[in-house]
This record gives sequence, structure tokens and C-alpha cells, in this order.
Amino acid sequence: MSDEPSAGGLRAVVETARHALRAGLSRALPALRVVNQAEGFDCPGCAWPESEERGAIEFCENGAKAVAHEATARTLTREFLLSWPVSKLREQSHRWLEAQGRIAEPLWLRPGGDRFEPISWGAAFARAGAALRALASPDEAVFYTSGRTSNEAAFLYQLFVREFGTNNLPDCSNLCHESSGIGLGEMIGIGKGTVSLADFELADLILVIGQNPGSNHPRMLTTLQQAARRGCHIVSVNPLRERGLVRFGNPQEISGLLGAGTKLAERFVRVRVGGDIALLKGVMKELLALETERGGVLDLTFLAEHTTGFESFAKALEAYSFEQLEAGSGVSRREMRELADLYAASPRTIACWAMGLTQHRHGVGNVQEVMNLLLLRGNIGRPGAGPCPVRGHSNVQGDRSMGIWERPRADFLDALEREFGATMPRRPGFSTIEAIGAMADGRARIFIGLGGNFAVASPDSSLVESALARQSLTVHVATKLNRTHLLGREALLLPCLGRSERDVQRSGPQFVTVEDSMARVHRSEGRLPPVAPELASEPAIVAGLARATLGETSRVPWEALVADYDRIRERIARVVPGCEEMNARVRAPGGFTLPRAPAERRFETPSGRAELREVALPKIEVPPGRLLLMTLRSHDQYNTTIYGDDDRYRGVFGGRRVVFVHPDDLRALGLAVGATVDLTSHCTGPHGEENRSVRGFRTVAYDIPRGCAAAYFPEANALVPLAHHAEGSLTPAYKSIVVSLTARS
Ligand SMILES: Nc1nc2c(c(=O)[nH]1)N[C@H]1C(S)=C(S)[C@@H](COP(=O)(O)OP(=O)(O)OC[C@H]3O[C@@H](n4cnc5c(=O)[nH]c(N)nc54)[C@H](O)[C@@H]3O)O[C@H]1N2
Ligand SMILES: Nc1nc2c(c(=O)[nH]1)N[C@H]1C(S)=C(S)[C@@H](COP(=O)(O)OP(=O)(O)OC[C@H]3O[C@@H](n4cnc5c(=O)[nH]c(N)nc54)[C@H](O)[C@@H]3O)O[C@H]1N2
Ligand SMILES: [Mo]
Repeated sequence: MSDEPSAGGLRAVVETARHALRAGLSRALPALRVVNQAEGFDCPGCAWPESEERGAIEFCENGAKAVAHEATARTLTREFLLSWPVSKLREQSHRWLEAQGRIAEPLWLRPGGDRFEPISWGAAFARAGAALRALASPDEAVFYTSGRTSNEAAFLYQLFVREFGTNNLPDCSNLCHESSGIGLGEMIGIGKGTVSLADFELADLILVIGQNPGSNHPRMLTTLQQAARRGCHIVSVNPLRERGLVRFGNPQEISGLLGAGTKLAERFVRVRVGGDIALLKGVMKELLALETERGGVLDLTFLAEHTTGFESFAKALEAYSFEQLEAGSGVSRREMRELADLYAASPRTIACWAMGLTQHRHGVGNVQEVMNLLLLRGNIGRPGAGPCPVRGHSNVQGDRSMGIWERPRADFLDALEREFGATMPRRPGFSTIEAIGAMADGRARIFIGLGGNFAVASPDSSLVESALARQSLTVHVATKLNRTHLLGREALLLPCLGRSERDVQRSGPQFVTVEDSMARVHRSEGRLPPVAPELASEPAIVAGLARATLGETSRVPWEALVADYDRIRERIARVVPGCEEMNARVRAPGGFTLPRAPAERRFETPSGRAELREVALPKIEVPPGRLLLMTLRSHDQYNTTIYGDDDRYRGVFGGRRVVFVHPDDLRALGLAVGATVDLTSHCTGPHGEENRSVRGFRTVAYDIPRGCAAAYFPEANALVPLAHHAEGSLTPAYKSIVVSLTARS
């Protein structure tokens, strides 16, 4: 396949330059020079770790887009606010809203008003504090977090919310890797992966399942390239032949620039959407058969010493026939056997995955089946092997470590109580799905968002919008305007510093810390002057809200903590296990890694062992004439932030309202390529079938399994009813939506 164009390459360099130019060179270039450098700031793009030996440039095309997007010199002016009523702003696209620039001062939408107007920081905090205090119960407020927030801001935020009296701390993780957290937590006792970057240098086999790193974790391609060059096998399991995984031209190498590129995934297993459990069961059946044939395939010592449940697990596998598993996965038995052979021949295996596994009804089962596969050959807690859920937002994992969690562990709350002498609430709070339900039916009345774009990222768009409209107050800590800000009756917009900007407090310049996907905690320090003088840091805003809400009786010295972030880290060090001596250790080059017990084969489960799980084979019924739709990211977006209308690697240009369908399915449905269609979803909810529609999508003939379809997030979010989520984790099933397509006349 050497004639296939590679991902990355010169084109990636050209695109980087284009985005930097658009942002204005005076801010974008200095920002790009320090991104992911030891003395610079952490790229807000994704959570893939930086390597120990950093290059002169440590970012990718898409990281550069994220940095340039934040580093724009454009700000919302007072003239703009006067001339744009909120009712008119609501008619604008997501892209247009963010393109208006950074929010430059605190803004207020009066109750029932139609324009944002400037408000002082003090008055803004006072309004929010008074509204929170007036609630009948602290549980009537929802405190959402998006995963860009630093450890320091996150720690203060959860402390404020818990001292106020609630665990209502939903976050974007609920929409993202929650299925991984729950699935791994039950089996290995921790909801995180166990590998480090160094393990990728040792692995013999790397599985990349349900993930598109070419667009979403481009720096991971460099890691995969190094592995491929030394002969490590790389297998992509995906309904789509994602280009970034096929061939990669490293833009930091001359050969890569010229387009030769390295072949990455030598094997591509085209699974049906939702077919991973069937596929993995087939592979594991073959693996067990191999063990019977020739022995030495399973790690029997590991299974005996460190796991439970193997016998019943193996027995349960027998019940499935290969015909059933082939039908469920769309993969032939021959391919299952080949994968089993390859796996059995690989001493060290890493399995990576992302949203292709978590965002299904059976998302938890998907993750657990991958973990079963790894356990069978003892691929955990030794060099070059282990699970690697690849996180999305750059600090989503750190936010959880800092206590952003609606179901905190009791020992974490105990530690907070010891440290601050305040009583912490023990009732579980709302996850994102539960918060939307509570906001919609009146149990919650105030929404506060620390970053993110809640209305647009969530499922069931019209329900979320009406839920936000019912709130008596919404408060948003944000960098740029987005749709969520426009939906409340009364709203406060509190503008914060971005990652790239200098943060100076009373004791001098500050840095913050973040935790990457492999549990390494390191510092991040912005270098650009703030785009406007009125901006405040996220920790300072959280402290302001806390003081205004809790008053002088609070047990937390909010102002002192914000004056010097070392003081926040001193508290974290005493509360969060593994963060001891955080201030010293985070100043060491590269920071430090949080302990993950399973990486040392210690499993903090009820049995004290890793627990194999019997995963049910999902029944996904797609009636004739309908398709199973997944929602994806394009190459030109960061979640709800849309940079452009193109999806270069998939060959889609000039529009995002598209639906990818196999050409034979288009024919069978009587639809032309390029036809305009409406999509209607058919999901079974508590009250029977629920339908939602989105209109005006263009059909694209695409190399996708028969019976499957794809559309972009967030354009298709309205199709997903609130109740259509993973069992056990409440992660929305954004990637298994039964739809019908109707041609528009
Ligand atoms: N540039 C950029 N970077 C990002 C983001 C961004 O929007 N833009 N978002 C960030 C965030 S928050 C996250 S969580 C990550 C997301 O990173 P990804 O998980 O890579 O993102 P998705 O586009 O959701 O892609 C899911 C992949 O899963 C495949 N897939 C879908 N359904 C199935 C299935 O049933 N089985 C299998 N095996 N595969 C399936 C799709 O074909 C696709 O390749 O990226 C992070 N990084
Ligand atoms: N259909 C469908 N829906 C999905 C997904 C999918 O695959 N399909 N993926 C889900 C996933 S994985 C995730 S993680 C969620 C993402 O959900 P969110 O995290 O809620 O959404 P983002 O689009 O990442 O948030 C963007 C906003 O964050 C603000 N922002 C940017 N930088 C900063 C900063 O430094 N500080 C602060 N305070 N604010 C900042 C800006 O105002 C910007 O508008 O979406 C989910 N929704
Ligand atoms: Mo995510």
C-alpha cells in the first residue's frame, strides 16, 4: 500500500503555519516555541505524554491549532456586546461564536435580559454567592468541569463545592472514558491505565482499538513509528481504515516531510461498529484452543497467582459459536485465528483504546473484554505490557485525581476532612447524565461550568438546552464564547487565563500542574502576556466564588492559597495519595509519576486479585433499512471547537453536515451520493422507542462496513436520547445509534 499518501508530512507543517498565521504571529509563534517544553506550558490538545528527550518542536499540527486558537489577539469588544443581542448570538454557528475572540472582562446577562454587559469581579462573585446561598439545598446546584482545568484549580473547585455541601461534580470524563474507569476499576482496582511511554519501547505488539490517533493524538504516531521501526507489530481494530494509522510521515524528519513515511499498522481488522466484544471473544476462544493444542500460550502462573474467575470465564466462552461471533463482529474466523496467533507469539502486548470502545451501550463490557484478553497472557505489571486507555482532554485524568468526581472514595473525603476540619458530604452527586435529568425536571436550579461546552457536548441537545433555560442562574468560567453561555435566564461569564498565558499572583509568577494519560504529573507555565488586563486565573476565580458563597466561616484560607500556588500543592500533597512532597517533585525535570498499584501487580479489588469478567455478548438489532451510526471527530476540530470544514485524512472537504455510508447501502436505500437526507434515530428508552431527528445531511459514499454509518460530533448529538448510555458507566452511547435516512425532496 505504499501508494497511499501518509498522514503528517509536509502538509501538516503547512497547516500548522496557516493556523499560526491566522491567529496572528506576534502571539502564536512565541506560544508555539514553548509548548510542551520543560519550561513551557502543556499543550491543551490532548493527554498523550511528552517524551523525555524533547525535540525543538514538541507539538503536532492539531496541537498547534489548539494553541493558535487560544492565542488569538482578538477579544470581544463592548461595541460587539451592544450590537449583538443574545437572541441573535444564538442563531450563530459554534465556529462563528468562538471566532469572535477571547472574553476580555466579566460579563452579566441580567435576568430576562437580552444583552451581555460588563460587571465587576466583586459584583459577579457576590451575585453567584447570593444565588447559591439562597438554594433550599446545596444539591440543587450542578458544578461541571471540562478536562483542561489544572490540578490546582480542580483541587480548589472540588473543595469549594464539597465545603458548600454537595458532590454534584459531573465532568467531561462522564462523557468520555467513564466506561474505562468503571470497567478497569472493577477488574484491576484502579480506573487508569498502567503503562508508561518507556513500555512502548519494549512492546512486541500494540493494539490500537477504537481510536484515531492521526487526528486526535498525533504525537502518539511518533511513538508508534519508533515502535514499528524496531519491528513491533501494530494492529488497528476499527470500522474505518483511519489514514493516520496506515502510514505516517513524521514532520520532524526530512524523509517524513517529503512524504515517504513509515508504515504503521501492518494489520487492520475491520470490525463492525459495536462488534468488538464478538471479535475479542473469537480471538480468546482461539487462544484457549491454542493452549489446548500446544500449551505455553496462557500465562498460567500469573492466572493462578494474581487473578480470579478464570475457570468460569473460560467456561462461559464455550457457549458462543464462531458463526455467532463472526456475525456480531463482521470479522472472519480466519482473521480471529491470525490475531490469536500474533498475540500468542508476542511476549509483551499493550492495548490502547479510546472512544470507539467507551461510547457504546456495552462500553464497560468492551473495556473489560480487552482487559480479559490482556490478563490471559499476564500482560499487566511488567515491562512493555498493559492497558492504555488514551485520555482525551489534556488534564482530564488529573482532575479526577484531584477529586472532581461525583462518587468520591470515602478515604479521599476523610483526608479532606482531616486537612481542612470541615465536614464533607457523603451522598453521591450527579454525573453529567444525571445532572441533565435533574436540571430538566427542576431538582437542580443553578449550573456552574469550569470550562467546557456542556450544552453542545452532551447528548439530547434540545433537552439540555431547555434544562439550561430552566436554571435560575448559570455561571461559566471560560476563554471564549460558546452556545452553553447563551441559554440561561441569568448568566455570568467569568473570563480566565488560557494555558499559554502568564499567571502572576501576589507572591509572583505561578505555574500549574497537569497529569498526562500515563499518570505523570508535570508543570505547565504560560509565557504570553494575558490578552486582556481583566482576566483572572482559574484558581483565583474559584477562590472568589468560594469566598463569596461560604463567607468568613469557611475553613479554607482561599486568598492565601491563591497568593502562592505552592500552598495549594502543599494541601494536595497531604490529601491525594502519591502526591507527597509535590512541590519538590514537580520541580524535578519531567515531574513525577503517580503510583498505580496494578503496575506492580497489586490489585486493590475485593478479592485482592485481578478479576476476569464474563462479558455478555451485546445484542445490537438493526432492522432492515436502518444503519448503526457512530459520531466522530474530524481532523479540523477540538471537540465542540470547530477549526474548519475539512476532514483531510478522510477526504471530506467543505462541509461537516455529512453522513458516511457504504456505497452498496446507499444503493439499497435508493439514495444518491451527495443526496440531502434527514437522519432519525430509533433508540429504546424507558418509555419504548424514542426518536430524534437532525436535518439536511449530505451522503458520502465511504469505505465503512455494510450496515454502519458515521457522522460528526457535535452536529449529530441531537440524535442521542439522554437514556441511551452505557450500562454501568452512564457514558452516552454516541457510537451506537440506530438511524434511518430519509431523502429530502
Ligand atoms: N485534534 C483533536 N484532538 C483531540 C480531540 C479533538 O476533538 N480534536 N478530542 C480529545 C478528546 S476529549 C478525546 S476523548 C479524544 C478522542 O479520540 P478518539 O477516540 O480517537 O476520537 P473519535 O473521533 O471519537 O474516534 C473514535 C474512533 O473509534 C472508531 N470507532 C467507532 N466505533 C467503534 C467501534 O464500535 N469499535 C471500534 N473498534 N472502533 C470504533 C472510529 O472509527 C474512530 O476511529 O481525542 C482528544 N484529542
Ligand atoms: N456525539 C458525540 N458527543 C461527544 C463526544 C463524541 O465522541 N460524540 N465526545 C465526548 C467527549 S470524549 C468529551 S471529552 C466531551 C467534551 O466536552 P467539553 O469538555 O464540555 O467540551 P469542549 O468542546 O472541550 O469545551 C470547549 C470550551 O471550553 C472553553 N475553554 C477552552 N479552554 C479553556 C480553558 O483553558 N479554561 C476554561 N475555563 N475554559 C476553556 C472554551 O470556552 C470552549 O468553548 O464531549 C463529548 N461529546
Ligand atoms: Mo474526551
